Amino acid sequence: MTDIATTARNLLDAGLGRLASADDLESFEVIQRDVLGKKSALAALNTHLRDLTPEQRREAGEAIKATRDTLTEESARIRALLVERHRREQLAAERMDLSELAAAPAGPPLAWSGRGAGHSHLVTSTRDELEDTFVAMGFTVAEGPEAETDWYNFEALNMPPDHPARGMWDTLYLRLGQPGQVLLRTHTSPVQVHLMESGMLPIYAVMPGRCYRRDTPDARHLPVFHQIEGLVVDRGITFGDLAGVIEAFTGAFFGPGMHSRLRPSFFPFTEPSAEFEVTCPICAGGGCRTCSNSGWIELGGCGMVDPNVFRAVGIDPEEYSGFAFGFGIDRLAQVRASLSDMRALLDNDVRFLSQF
Ligand code: FA5
Repeated sequence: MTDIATTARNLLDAGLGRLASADDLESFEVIQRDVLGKKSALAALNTHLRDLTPEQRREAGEAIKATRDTLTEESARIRALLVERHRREQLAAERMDLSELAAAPAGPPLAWSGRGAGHSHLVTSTRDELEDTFVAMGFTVAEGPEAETDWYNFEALNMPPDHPARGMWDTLYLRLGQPGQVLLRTHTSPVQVHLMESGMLPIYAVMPGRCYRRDTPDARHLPVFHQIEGLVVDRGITFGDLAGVIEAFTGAFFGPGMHSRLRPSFFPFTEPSAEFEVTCPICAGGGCRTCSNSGWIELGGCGMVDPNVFRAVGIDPEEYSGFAFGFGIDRLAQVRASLSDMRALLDNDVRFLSQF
């Protein structure tokens, strides 16, 4: 073995020992430079290679390379350990023990007493409960944009320009794009169009969200309110499925003994269309002021998806059928909480809100 090869082996042992002795990043950088840097003893060995025979040069060259490779690997491992140790020490130094603050003897008590804690707004918790009920029934939850184009809010829903049914929704238009083309959605039905356009069939989804109408606020109307839409598209879906889902939802959401009924109605995007009513949750069907003594409360609209809507989104109405429904979340919260005036939901009066 050449002297150079022997020296390289010795430098390996010495280098490993020195690297292992580094106890912080700063000392490590110095040691690493000494062991592997341009001015290190290992680098100096290369200058002696030219004095050797080819055979000796190969042997010595291999020994130098093996030493360098092992030291480089070891220095990377030690560096990573030191970086991690440094990070942990820094975290420990910056950690703030809040329990010490709570135990502080002087000054006002800083420990959280639980008093004044907020909770979800009545409309938010109603929406959460609705989502939970539909998810338990096998539906997924989808969302869509609140600013829509005329196409999604009206045209794809079987309401071409100047269709009289557009008058059912007093619309707020935005000064964006072509005049009259961009608007705040008047219902959650445009989300149906987005879902169907995606082409991912079958669909079993509910779509909650905020809606906007040029409605004057009164006891039963807000200009900004919430709806939840339901959409099922699959092969062989019938009106019986629609009635069954509404009835199952009514029992699951309002509780046992609560039922639903459908009455003929009109929506341009469903045919046939219906309004659905549920047993009045205030009087359990016995008759009260809220339900005008009928025992029933109207919740929303529904129907079988119109074939024209399927055509607008590229679904073959000969192969697929489906149903949709939609109702107001604020209106539902109003009925369940027996609120005479829906505007109370927007007053931000903590005395009112904390009751729910
Ligand atoms: C619709 O908006 C249809 N898109 C519902 C639908 C979906 C029908 C799918 C068929 C198939 P309508 O305009 O009736 O329908 O509104 C539905 C519900 O939204 C109403 O029953 C009411 O609960 C609620 N709602 C409507 N306007 C307001 C408002 N200004 N303030 C609060 N709630 C409202």
